Amino acid sequence: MAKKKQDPYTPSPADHFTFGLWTVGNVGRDPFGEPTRPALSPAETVDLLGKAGGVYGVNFHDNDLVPIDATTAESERIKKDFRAALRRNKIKVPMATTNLFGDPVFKDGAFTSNDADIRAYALQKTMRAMELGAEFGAKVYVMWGGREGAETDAAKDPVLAVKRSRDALNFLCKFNIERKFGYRFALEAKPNEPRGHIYNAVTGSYLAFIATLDHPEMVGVNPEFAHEQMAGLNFVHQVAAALEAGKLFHIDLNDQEPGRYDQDFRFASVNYKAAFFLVKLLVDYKYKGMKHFDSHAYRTSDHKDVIEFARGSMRNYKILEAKVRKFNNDRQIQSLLRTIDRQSSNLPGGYSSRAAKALLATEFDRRKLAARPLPYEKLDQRVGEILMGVV
Ligand code: GLT
Ligand code: MN
Ligand code: MN
Repeated sequence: MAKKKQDPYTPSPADHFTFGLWTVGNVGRDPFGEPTRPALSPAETVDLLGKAGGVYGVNFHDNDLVPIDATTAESERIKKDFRAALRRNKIKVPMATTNLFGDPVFKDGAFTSNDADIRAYALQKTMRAMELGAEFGAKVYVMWGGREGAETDAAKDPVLAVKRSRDALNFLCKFNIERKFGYRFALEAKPNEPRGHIYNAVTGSYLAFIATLDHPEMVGVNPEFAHEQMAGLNFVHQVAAALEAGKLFHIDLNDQEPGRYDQDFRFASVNYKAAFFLVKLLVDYKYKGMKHFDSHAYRTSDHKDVIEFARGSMRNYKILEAKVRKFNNDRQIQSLLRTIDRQSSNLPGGYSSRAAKALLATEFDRRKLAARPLPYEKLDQRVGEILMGVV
């Protein structure tokens, strides 16, 4: 019998695709309706990822694994089952994080709460969650300040919020050093939802904030596709800024229509073109970190369809990777790009008094420069044809 040809879009652990317990474990609750899928235990969730195939890792919030009110005995049993599931499915835990948004105690934020006892509790909960993540070998620690924000700016001082966030991060970096966890922190921005306004609305805000920390080298970002997309911004540009700064420690992949509710759709299920340019950026700049699908299946899906959701997420990434190769090897595109990239000896490499003097003395023919062709219509049409599969 002829051997079945391997599908070129089949994922493997070498792709570093990861999911969260909260993503494939999502039960389909929304603000208007109850769960539509039965809850899976953490071990069962790992088995589901094993069935999807090719998954590298599973990430968790402290309370995705161990419920907030679990006894020590319950917690030990859950961890034992989870560890066994990780082993039998050959799945790792590359990232951990803290749930600082679900419990009512965090209704007005955690690190930026007006209540110093709540700020202390948030620090303690994070330290314990860091211990939990380290038990499973996590090396990236994500911080998403979902409740760090306000509906009315009468309630909280936004300058103090920045200072309080810095104090918390500085404290946790020192804890990380003292306990030798070896974590790299990855800060995740979002403009709104669940708060009316979340502080640090975009990835770029965090890039500026990181530079003010005691240990900036230990802290980077975890941009999420849907979060910049929600605000109608260009996600690729935010990721590019993070990459250029050496701060892309982790990435959350999903999809979202701008101007809608927080959809967390399957990666590349809506915005093919933006997803393509994102994958191109990650491929061209050799991003080596985890590619985490922070999304969930439609509320209409059963567990069987959740597996399809997981497979589809990875498959879409692999398909877009193949499209990137096509773009990078396409003769028409490459020749157009060469025409566009014009070099000139008039542009100084760096500053010197001589270079400044020479530049001041140079005569430019403004009209001639303006008349140089920029065939971007042709270029973009070719990209579209590659994406639509006709070339
Ligand atoms: C939550 C949020 C995500 C964050 C997770 C990490 S939790 O699902 O919507 O964007 O990445 O706390
Ligand atoms: Mn999201
Ligand atoms: Mn996310």
